[in-house]
Amino acid sequence: MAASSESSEPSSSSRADPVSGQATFVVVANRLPVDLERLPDGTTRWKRSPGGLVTALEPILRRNQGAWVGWAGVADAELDPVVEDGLELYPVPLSSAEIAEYYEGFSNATLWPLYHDVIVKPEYNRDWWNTYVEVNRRFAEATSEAAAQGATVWVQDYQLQLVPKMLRMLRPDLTIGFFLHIPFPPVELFMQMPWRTEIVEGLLGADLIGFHLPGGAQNFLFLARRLAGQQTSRGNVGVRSKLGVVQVGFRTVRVGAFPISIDSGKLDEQSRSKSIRDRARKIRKELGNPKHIMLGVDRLDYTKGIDVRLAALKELLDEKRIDPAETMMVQLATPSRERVDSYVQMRDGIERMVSRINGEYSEVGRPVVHYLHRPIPRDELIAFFVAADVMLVTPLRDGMNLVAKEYVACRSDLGGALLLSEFTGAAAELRQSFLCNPHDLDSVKDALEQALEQPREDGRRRMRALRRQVLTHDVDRWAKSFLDALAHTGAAGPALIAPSEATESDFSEHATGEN
Ligand code: GDG
Repeated sequence: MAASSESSEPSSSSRADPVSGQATFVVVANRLPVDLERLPDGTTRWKRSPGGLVTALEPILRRNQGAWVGWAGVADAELDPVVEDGLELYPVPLSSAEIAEYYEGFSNATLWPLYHDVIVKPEYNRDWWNTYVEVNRRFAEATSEAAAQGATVWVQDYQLQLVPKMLRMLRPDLTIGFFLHIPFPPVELFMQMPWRTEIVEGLLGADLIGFHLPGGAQNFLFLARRLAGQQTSRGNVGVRSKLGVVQVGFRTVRVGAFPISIDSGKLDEQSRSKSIRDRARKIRKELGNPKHIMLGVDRLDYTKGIDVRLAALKELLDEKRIDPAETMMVQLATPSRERVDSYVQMRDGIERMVSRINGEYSEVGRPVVHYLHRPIPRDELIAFFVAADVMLVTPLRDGMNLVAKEYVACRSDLGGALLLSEFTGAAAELRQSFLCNPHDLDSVKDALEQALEQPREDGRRRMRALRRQVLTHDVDRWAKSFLDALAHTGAAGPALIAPSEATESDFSEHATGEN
């Protein structure tokens, strides 16, 4: 899921409210949409962390007596279900050892690198796997308690791939959807996974499995036929698949592409406000009003290609294709997974590159690269988007990449240019960006140079087209199209109460993976 560091004012806890356990719509995610905070005086409070997912799902949760099942972000906290700000929350406890093995281990040092084209080597550790199974079971049990008879459940992301099957065994009455926020790898890579059959079967417990792109859906369909149809220790589950549909015994599982998006209307509005405009101007001034400001905004993750853009910048400076007196790069890097080894090493590498470029090309009081390793408040981030001439989005692999869409949503002035890696999900939609292959440094350098030098009218034309795409395909449309498709699956119970724009034809487009 999108890591978001934005947070509104903390709200007080209302633990006295009873929870009915009868939700007709349940979201299951690794994290709750609120974090439990322990205060110095020993008391606790909930702090909201409204990422895109909660923004999109909140109205549907409220209209349907919805519930959210997830971890509260604090180790060893046994918490009762609670109603917080009108949302029913079912906290799933995790011990420190489980966080190390299920979350940092299996989720982030096995699945994450495997699903991102093995950019770093995945670690296959049996203890981590066992803990992943145990924690998935706990999530399934908590969901089973929260859900009313015939409810709709939407399970999110790679940390919970076994939940659909476990939940189906506990509660065959439920309609279960699953969405993967990261890429689903090609068969040659997925076959490395020692527990590949269990994972595919876990996912096949859902009625609808969603991916960002048709390619991910196709990879999964191929694997489902190859793995889940095999003889396993529990017998042959007899899987047949055709485009968009997997037949598992008597059950039909639908598979499709549902590219996620952002709350683009809200971001567009926020970015037009006077305070943001003023702050953007001030940022440019504070940076010495250079001719070109390049911006990177990422969780500090090896998939994001921060090293790629730094290498491109360094070579362009070396070759004198960029003038350090008039060009500046700002890299905002949110700390992430700091206890996972590969992240520690990657951070060192990136920080060395930043100091090397600054050592060679900066003047006193005027660094070429500004690097901040800390979360930035949302408003400040929006002001940076408005201030930047070129947005650098160069992942080696990324399921979607919301930052690219956020930048576009913030450019109602039709200024700015987007440098975008072909290996992001966003590249399928944002065709008028400056596309590059992050594995080919010359391609990145050429695209960056073009973005910096684009003629004004050409830039406005490109940005207008990008904005048309982002503003008409927002996160609300994403959630509705997935839930509508889920409601059309065979197992569907009562439809959710949500105004819907998606039509039958949208669904067949998704289901066949042809959009
Ligand atoms: C996963 C998939 C997929 C970043 N730094 C700060 C900050 N952010 C916000 C961004 C954006 C979000 O975090 C990051 O989303 P991304 O999509 O770029 O990346 P992942 O975290 O890897 O998300 C990805 C996504 O799930 C959704 O399905 O697109 O492919 O990997 O919203 O703006 N926000 C604030 N301060 C920061 O310093 N406030």
